[in-house]
Amino acid sequence: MTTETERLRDRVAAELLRARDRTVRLTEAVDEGDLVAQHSPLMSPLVWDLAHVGNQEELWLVRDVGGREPVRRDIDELYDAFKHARRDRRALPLLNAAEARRYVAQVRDKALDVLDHARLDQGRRLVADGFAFGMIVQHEQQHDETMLATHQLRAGPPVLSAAAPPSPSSVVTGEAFVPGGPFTMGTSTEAWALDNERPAHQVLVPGFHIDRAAVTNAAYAAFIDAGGYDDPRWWSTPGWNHRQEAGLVAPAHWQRDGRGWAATTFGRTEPIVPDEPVVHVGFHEASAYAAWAGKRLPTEAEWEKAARWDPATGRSRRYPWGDESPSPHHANLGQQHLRPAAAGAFPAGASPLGVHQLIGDVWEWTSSDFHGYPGFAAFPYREYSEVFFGPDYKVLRGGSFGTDRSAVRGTFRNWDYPIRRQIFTGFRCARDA
Ligand code: AVJ
Ligand code: FE
Repeated sequence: MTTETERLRDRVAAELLRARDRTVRLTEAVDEGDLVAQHSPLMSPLVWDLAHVGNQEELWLVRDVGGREPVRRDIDELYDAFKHARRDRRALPLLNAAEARRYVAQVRDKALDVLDHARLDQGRRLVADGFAFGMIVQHEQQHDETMLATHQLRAGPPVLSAAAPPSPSSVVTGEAFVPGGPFTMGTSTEAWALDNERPAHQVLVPGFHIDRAAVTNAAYAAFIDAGGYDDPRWWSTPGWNHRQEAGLVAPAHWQRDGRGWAATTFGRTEPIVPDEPVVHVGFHEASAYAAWAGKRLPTEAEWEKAARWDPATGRSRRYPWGDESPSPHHANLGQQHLRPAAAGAFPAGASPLGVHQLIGDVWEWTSSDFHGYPGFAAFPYREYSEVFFGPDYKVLRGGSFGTDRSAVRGTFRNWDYPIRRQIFTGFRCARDA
């Protein structure tokens, strides 16, 4: 076997370890009562996410790739996300915290043994280039971000901390113009890209303007102060209905603070930071803001063209800054900071057209419904993405401060219901040329 294959095997093992370190940090931060509690009807108990991560690893790496005997076949049903709604999981006979920790450790030992013997250089498509391992790394990191969102919804004194994000030397404002013409959307070559990112295909995108930075807390507060939440002109019909029924008046976790606003972030209440991206807004709020500002949300194709299209060569990059994997100077990813960074804090991560922080900070709502690309084929299972295709889900792009670098790239697609704002969601605006 080549040294290149051995390097891949080492990289896979390191990524599995890095994901598990994060899972451990998120689940050690609280006591058993907090691990089994239902912090929100929108979220699973943390102890469910923990064992579910192990169960998916068992299903795909131990049983499917490895062809080994099950570790715990009896618990598959409990940890099948399609069998029980998040709000109902608390009442199931789940593994307790000690049992869940023992289970995930047993599975990991076997998965590493499977990795040692796997033919990453040939054979089954599931195994080639370490895809199944990469899928499981991304799955654990996705659940780590979900657990981080659960931490944000948890009441009580803070248990997580991190350094403040870097501040910009100059704040980025204004728009970039993206010229019209074809660009290559999606990928057929990115080894660990998931099925919904495939295949690469040409899309003709007319010229448009896009904000160089995500909408800030200050800009969003101006929308509130201008009566944006009370004026149905800015809202779609379903958006206005939801605003009324849910009694929305501001982003989640905001409260009035004298004449301004404060936000509670992982248990700490502080005045909002004007130049940081707004976070915890739903699609309907984002769309209403854009209408008020005389703009609109970008389509998914526009977002990806702004993030990947290189005007010098016409080709699509892996990331806005080029083809190198993210490092800490490119983007605010991986829970290094517990909040998005102000506009301009990552100049090294800007796109060739000068669009900043497309990767990291906040997931960005697009105006697009979640659908398969032309030539889509579910792989390796329909339940990863295909069953969610349709008009009910909106696409989010770019990842947040809570997204690991292994679980986001220029082609990565996330999705959620338009009313959801428990994940780390913000947006930027666009407009026609
Ligand atoms: C792609 C983030 C929408 O968390 O529901 C986790 C990822 N899929 N387990 C989700 C996922 C199965 C998924 N999102
Ligand atoms: Fe999952």
